[in-house]
Amino acid sequence: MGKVRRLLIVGFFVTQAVVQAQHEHSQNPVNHDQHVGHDMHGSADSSTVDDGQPVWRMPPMDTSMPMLPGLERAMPSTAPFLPGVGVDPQSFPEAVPGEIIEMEDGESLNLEATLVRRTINGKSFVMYGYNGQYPGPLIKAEKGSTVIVHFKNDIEMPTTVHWHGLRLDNRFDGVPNVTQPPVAPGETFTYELFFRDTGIYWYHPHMREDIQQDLGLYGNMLVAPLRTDYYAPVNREEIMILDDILMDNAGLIPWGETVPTHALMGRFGNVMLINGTTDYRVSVDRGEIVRFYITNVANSRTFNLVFGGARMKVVGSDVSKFEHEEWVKSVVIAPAERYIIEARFETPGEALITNSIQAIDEFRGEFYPRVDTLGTVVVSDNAVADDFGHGFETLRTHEDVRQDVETYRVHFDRPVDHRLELTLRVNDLPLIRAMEFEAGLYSPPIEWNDAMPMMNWLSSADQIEWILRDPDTGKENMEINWAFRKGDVVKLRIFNNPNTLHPMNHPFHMHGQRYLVLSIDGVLNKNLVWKDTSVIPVGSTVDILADISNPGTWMMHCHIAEHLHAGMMLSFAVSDDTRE
Ligand SMILES: [Cu+2]
Repeated sequence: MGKVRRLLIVGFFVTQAVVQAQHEHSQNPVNHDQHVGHDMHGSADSSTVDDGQPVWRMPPMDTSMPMLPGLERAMPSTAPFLPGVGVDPQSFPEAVPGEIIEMEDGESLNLEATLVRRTINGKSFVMYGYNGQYPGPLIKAEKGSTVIVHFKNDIEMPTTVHWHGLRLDNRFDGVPNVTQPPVAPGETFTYELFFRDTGIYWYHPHMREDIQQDLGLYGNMLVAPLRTDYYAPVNREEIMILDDILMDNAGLIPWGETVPTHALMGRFGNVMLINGTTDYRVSVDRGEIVRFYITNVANSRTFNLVFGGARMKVVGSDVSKFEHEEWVKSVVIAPAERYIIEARFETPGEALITNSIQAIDEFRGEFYPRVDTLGTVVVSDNAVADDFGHGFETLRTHEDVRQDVETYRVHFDRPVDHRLELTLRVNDLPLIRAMEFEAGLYSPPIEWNDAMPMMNWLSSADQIEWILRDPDTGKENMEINWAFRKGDVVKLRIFNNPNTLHPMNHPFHMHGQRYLVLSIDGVLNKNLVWKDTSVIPVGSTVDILADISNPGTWMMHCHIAEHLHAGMMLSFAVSDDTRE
């Protein structure tokens, strides 16, 4: 802490010069509880559209935070984009909550991406939706089944659908120009989804996710187990999609038209959403046990989720259950990750679902606890009829997962097959100057909040390159073309270099396969779970063991939408000749 403060104090004095300038800006707090007590920069009184074109508005910003010297009137390098500009939002249908679609093996579903009207915090905007819903429909199917999705694109830009976490046929993975051509507006594409693994998965576009996913294009797939004792008995199951969105009093803050803004840290929202709403509520009886299937679809925000005082245990994550259940106080969930938890609500009243973080004020060098309420569990006085409390007290060992993992243990100590270094290159001189001004400030292992909102907003994906670098060949991002064979078990060592102008945590996603996180900074992981996405914290080295089971050309990339579009992806090919 002392070191943090010393490093920061220099920057703080330099910034005093520009504090005057910020007071000229209007102060319009966003009407949301997380900003109560904070004055905000912003320009909410300005219009959102001029001459039929959207105009830039600076994102709302705490007035205690200095503007960047020399950049007070700067704007992103790309034109602003808003959906449905010039069309009355009332002319679009109001989106409705997502429906649940139970699908049998071989059944098909029509899925259409369209413009919809959404109301958030009492304001109406044009956004996007699958089948006019938020989130998109929840597809429920049984492990081992295949379903067909007839997709139609009716938004303004090309799109695809990626079925995140599924080990499906490569042709249906939804990566533009790798597994399929982009689906142009008005066009269609038919996907075949194969549900190889039990658990919670999600679908989203794989083009301009920073816009399309942020505007509401996401939904879950819940793959049911074949065995009835796969999970412990609970009173109910709840689907919970975590998100955030960036808005001010005038509406949604525009996105970059040709390239994403917020390329540095990703676009953090200032309004939190569960299942697309600001007022998620679930009512339970006293003593009820709820199994939550949680997905983080935010562009960049990692959540630390707490369920009031409820006791909870973590059961599973992306592609499997854990080897054994564990009691936890909170769940840390990065973009695109999933967690399956069970919580018991024993105290009548309201249990608040919160994001509880140690935020950092980079200019002052201070950490401060910050709690945002995301939703509420209302617990009644009535005792639950079917009390599973006794079983809840027992932490289960998942022998099926243990046995599966055991067959890979022989590979745990194998030499590293490939290394990756995560780093950053900045190609814009004014931005470099502003970042040097920040350089030397404390870099948290995980960026829980956007502590540099102005610089972050001004950094576009054409000025910044986020890099996956193979230090053994010197190749970077899409130059890297690793070749594997089906049946390979591959050890990757990933190092997130802290010595860059702005190091950042990266949720690392692998398409079409599954992997184990063996260790972080040499500390072995004692409770393994099959993953498709996991956080590489700043300064850490993470060893991953990938089960290469699915042929085709696949992506590995950072799941911060803006980092992906700033280059942070590679592809690898898996041939079909099984290694014996
Ligand atoms: Cu990243």
